[in-house]
Amino acid sequence: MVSQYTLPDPLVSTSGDPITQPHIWIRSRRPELLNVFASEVYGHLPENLPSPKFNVTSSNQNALDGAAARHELEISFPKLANAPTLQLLVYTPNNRTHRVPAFLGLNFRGNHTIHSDPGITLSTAWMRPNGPGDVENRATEKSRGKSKERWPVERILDRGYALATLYYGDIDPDFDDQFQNGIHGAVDAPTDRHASSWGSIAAWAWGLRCALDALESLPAIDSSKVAVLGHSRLGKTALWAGATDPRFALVISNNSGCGGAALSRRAFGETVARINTSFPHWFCDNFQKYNDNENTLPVDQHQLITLIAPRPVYIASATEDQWADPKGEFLSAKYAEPVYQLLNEPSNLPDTPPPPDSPVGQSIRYHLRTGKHDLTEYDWEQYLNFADFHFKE
Ligand code: GTR
Repeated sequence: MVSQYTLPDPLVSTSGDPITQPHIWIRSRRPELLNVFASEVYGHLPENLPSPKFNVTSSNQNALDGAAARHELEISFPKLANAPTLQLLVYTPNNRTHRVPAFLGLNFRGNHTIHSDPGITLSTAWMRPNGPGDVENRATEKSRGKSKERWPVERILDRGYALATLYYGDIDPDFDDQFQNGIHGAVDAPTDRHASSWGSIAAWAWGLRCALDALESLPAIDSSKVAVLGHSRLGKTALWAGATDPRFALVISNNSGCGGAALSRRAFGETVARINTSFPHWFCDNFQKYNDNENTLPVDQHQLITLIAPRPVYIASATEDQWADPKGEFLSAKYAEPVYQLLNEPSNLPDTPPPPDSPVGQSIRYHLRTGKHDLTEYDWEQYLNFADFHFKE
């Protein structure tokens, strides 16, 4: 079912030189690879991106029955006309004497969907339709707490972590409008866009970086210990955020699949051609050159994982999520190992994918959860354990 393929070697430069020393990787090969991913897959950020300003819009020290402080911050770009405003929701656990590490992730349906806490401001942004017949495209009170299964807020706080989240549609609404709305519309002059201009995944990843800037301003949070996490298209985004911004201390990709952790050359489940057809706005236009032509890609997704090295990265798949190619996600992790080894970070992955529900690996960790494409309590338990291991040694 999967045709023969040869993967590009992360430890051989474009000009064919083997990379045998950590400093050559860091100074020359890593930037080279990052640049190819930007040019051919996700797109380059424009040069005129504004810096964010933060403004705390609400605070409650006694949220969730006293378990947490809840803050809402507005991230704005006053120097840029028509720039979107991003709403960041942050919970920090109460009764801690030290600054706490944090999980940061984008959400799919608005901050008010992650918990039924009535103090969370209802999003007024554009929403993906809820199904056929939904023409409103706006959140209603009914949607409070709708995604709470994916966000075990109390559990995260109880384990000593803060949780920060923002709605990805605040940064760039997720539909193909030729980049007229969201941050693209405010920054890109349509005539300036070219084949390697940023797509939506790059924009969402940039939004995560702005959110990290905002977290750095909060004294309760240890911003040197922020784990960036995402599910599915937002898992692809978390990986690209981790690759482009070394301030993310740990990176988690949950069921990210094609254009995320899965190897493109396996063309198993969702392929490059399928994803570019269904979601032409996610990647840069250059990525379309590789539709049904994966073997000519100058990079593959195991090299995306290497861009996170030596920082810890967790890649998770699900047994019923064949669309995301669990085996291809495992192999990406595995083939990223030589770079972690070069940088002296043991990853200890087995040679073949582990059985379901048996996490493996150290700096690069992997599990295949029983069940469908989702972000579950089981997944979160593993991420909390992983963060404990790396942040609380
Ligand atoms: C699917 C898409 C996947 C994945 C998923 C999601 O439709 O084919 O690449 O990203 O959406 O984000 O839910």
